[in-house]
Amino acid sequence: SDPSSSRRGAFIVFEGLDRCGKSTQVARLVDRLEREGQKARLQKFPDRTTAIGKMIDAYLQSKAEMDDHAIHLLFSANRWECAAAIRQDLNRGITVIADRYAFSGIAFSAAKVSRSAEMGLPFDFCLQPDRSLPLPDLTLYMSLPQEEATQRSQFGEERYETVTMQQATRKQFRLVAEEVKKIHGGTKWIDVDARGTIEEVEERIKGSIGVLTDGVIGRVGELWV
Ligand code: NYM
Ligand code: MG
Repeated sequence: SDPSSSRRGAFIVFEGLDRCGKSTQVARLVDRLEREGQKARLQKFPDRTTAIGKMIDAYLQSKAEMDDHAIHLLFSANRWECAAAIRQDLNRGITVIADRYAFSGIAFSAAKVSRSAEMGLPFDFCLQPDRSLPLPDLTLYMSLPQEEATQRSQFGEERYETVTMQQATRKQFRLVAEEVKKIHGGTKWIDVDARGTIEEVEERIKGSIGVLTDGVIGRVGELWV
């Protein structure tokens, strides 16, 4: 029998701050896999096309105001409404490449400094709504110094795209990485140097992903479980 039939698709997540080059790399990766004849699809978070996604989009463009807790839960709900389809595709042998996921959800919300308190939303509050979502087989955190991100075009267009907010989010991403390694083990999260040309970064990513896109043995796990 075909040995590949016992393998499911890999769930690979790209994370990082704004303007780190994630979307460019995700698009190139999906293109490459398709050219190689593999089954792969892109999943963007937030997915701004759904009803919930449209509320998130209005918030990010400062066309709507929202309580910090409420918007946090909407970002999570936006993942939950896509979760069954992700799981189904993985089980059908499709590699799912996500441009952001729950880790952005935690890092950006926990980084907020509300007017009433010195802290953002409590880290544990930020973590809970995404509990038992599909667990990524690998998360690639694209690491870029803030000066380089700030220089890139379109930085500053949306809510959260200030140097202060990005620096606070950078710290939270370190805590998220530690949490992933603690709960799910050290192989699930890799920091990728996002400096250099598109081709240089692409090579590093290719090296980090290795044979994962050939398929994964075993069930899709659950996040934070
Ligand atoms: N963001 C993204 C969150 O605050 N929480 C989340 O759960 C997710 C998925 O939205 N600054 C933030 C990160 C970005 C912003 O993302 C929009 P993008 O990748 O620029 O569309
Ligand atoms: Mg953005």
